[in-house]
Amino acid sequence: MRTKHYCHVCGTRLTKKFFEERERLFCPQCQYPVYENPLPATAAVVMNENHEVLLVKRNVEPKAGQWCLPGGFVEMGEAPEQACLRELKEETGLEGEIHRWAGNIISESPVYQWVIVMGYSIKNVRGRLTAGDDCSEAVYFNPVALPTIAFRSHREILRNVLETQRHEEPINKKLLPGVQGDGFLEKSPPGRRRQENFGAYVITSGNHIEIAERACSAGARILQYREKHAGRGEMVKTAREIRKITEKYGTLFIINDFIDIASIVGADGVHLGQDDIPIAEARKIVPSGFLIGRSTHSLEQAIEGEQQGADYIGIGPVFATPTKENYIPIGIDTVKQVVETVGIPVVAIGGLNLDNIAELHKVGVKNFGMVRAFQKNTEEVVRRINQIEPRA
Ligand code: 3NM
Repeated sequence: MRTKHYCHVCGTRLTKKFFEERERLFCPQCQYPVYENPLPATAAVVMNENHEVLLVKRNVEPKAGQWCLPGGFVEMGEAPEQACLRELKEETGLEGEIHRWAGNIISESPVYQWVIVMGYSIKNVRGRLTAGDDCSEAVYFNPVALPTIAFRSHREILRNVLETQRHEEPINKKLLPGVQGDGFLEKSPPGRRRQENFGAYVITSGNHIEIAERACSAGARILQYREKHAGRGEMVKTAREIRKITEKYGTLFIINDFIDIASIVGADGVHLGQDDIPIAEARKIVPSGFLIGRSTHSLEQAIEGEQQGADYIGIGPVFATPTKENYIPIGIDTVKQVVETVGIPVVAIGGLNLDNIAELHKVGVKNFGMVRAFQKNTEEVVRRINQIEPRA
């Protein structure tokens, strides 16, 4: 970040002064320290009567050509709420009133170091929708089919608003198209709980039950039952056994691919691939708090998974692996980008072992998904991984 040299109040050259236990920039004229606060910005969540979300397409850097919520920096002397409504008017032609605060999200900026984005939902919206200042388009989108939103802070703010709405309006047929019958809807989630990181993400293969017992007894927080060949009847039996084991040790139990089996045995969640049913559809039939993980293979898919409401994503294959043939390894740089971009837990997967996880840890990976590496010395592998990364 660029250093400040002059006092923004009186113009005197700043000095450094040891003040209240640390060295600070100080104005000798005003006798005040200069604090480097995050730069304040705002983002507005506007929805129309069809519960569609208003996005604008940026025509300025950063992220020119990409979509985001209307908003921008707070001007000098302006309150954040005023700034939010002013930016909304400038970018979309719409006027409205602040409905609710929707979260403060801190994000890192290459220019300003830290930006604090204050989100607000907007009510009583009026005016003619016209793309204006800094954007080329302003369009309402169905929340289950949004384009990629460029900023993580905006994605989190929007998610806060949508989750609050789910709490308040669970029977919202516009937001949950095609859902019928109130009894069925009662099972729909009012909102998802925020997931913590897991450390070792154990995926069973071969002797599933034995691996489950070993991994859970060693302290695995999460375990996925992944079976690509057995019949469904046999899978239900094995899954029931694993459910008992995971329950005994307090391990989260996820079933790969099969939402029906996950539901039958009372698992904690399901893991869905890119070709499986959409997350929004899955949410309609699972109980509140049920975890949905999504496999992703690029930054775009990772962002999409988060936007669609996944509780966590897998990203991979990081390295070449016979367990997932025919996929091109994405490499550590992409994993780094994903970890820096999405706000939900990211499980790196594909070709991981005790020898290469340190380099992933260096780029911010906190969750390590493996199949083959848990087949031998399961307890030791789980313990070693969980030692590297104390759970956040
Ligand atoms: N999913 P191993 S890679 C199950 O990229 C799985 O989504 C992947 O196996 C993905 O630890 C993978 O034996 C295989 O390499 C991981």
